Amino acid sequence: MKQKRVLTIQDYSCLGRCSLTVALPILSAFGQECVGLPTAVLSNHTAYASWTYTDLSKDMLPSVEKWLPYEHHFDLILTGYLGNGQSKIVEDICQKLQSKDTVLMVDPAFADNGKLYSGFDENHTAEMRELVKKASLIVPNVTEACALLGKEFPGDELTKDQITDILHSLAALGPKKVVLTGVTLAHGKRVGEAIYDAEENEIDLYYTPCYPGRYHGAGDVFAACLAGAYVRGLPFVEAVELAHDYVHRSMHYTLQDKEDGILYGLEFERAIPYLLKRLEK
Ligand code: PXL
Repeated sequence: MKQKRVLTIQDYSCLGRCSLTVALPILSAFGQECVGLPTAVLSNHTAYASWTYTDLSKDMLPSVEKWLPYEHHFDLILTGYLGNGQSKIVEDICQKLQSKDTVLMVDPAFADNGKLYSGFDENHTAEMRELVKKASLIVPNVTEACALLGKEFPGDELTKDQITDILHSLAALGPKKVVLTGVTLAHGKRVGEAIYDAEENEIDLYYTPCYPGRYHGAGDVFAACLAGAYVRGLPFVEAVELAHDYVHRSMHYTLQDKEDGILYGLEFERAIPYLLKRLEK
């Protein structure tokens, strides 16, 4: 199999396992070349009490322009947490780098638990909506999905009708494939994804029992694993199932050590052997 090349555009948060520090090793585990374009360098992610933030907005496009004289085909571009104003820069980068077969996968990582992340407001949501329109695959959680659609957040537990409405409305913005993450069922006892492929007009649900605790960066681990699996050629729904199971296994290891992973994130490293075994099948 020819090696695939993935570009991921996210921040580099030194401490706390999220964004580039999880995307690069996970994509490497899939055997893919992974180019990481940092959007900012933070001492740690923003769930800590305080952090330093060095914005790299001015360096993003000039960096990409240096690649243009060289072979620069990307099979997939994965975007994650972006600062204010950076979605537009990402759109410009995609215009320079995307070829017909480049998948643009957007993880609109800007909100959770019914709230926008620290430092974001309605303008950021509007910018992210514009980027989502250009994507072929998106992976919002329920909070982000509702914000993108201008709907009130009803909580993470949704009815079948609510799921269908959200998936169809998101696909109507542009992306043909939508994965709604962090959907809870059975009064919070189960958690999983609602998966929609507009080309097949099919909705699938995939979920497992819910672990206690909160895990920062779980969405980033999920997105990186899904990107790796999808670009490797796994069928879309199977790729989502693998990403879910990988996050689930990482939570299992994290819980052996600590009550939750809100600051240090998921022990995804310990689940890499599991991931590789699944890929042998
Ligand atoms: O996991 C999403 C994320 C990524 N990067 C930074 C964050 C967050 C979520 O809060 O703060 C810097």
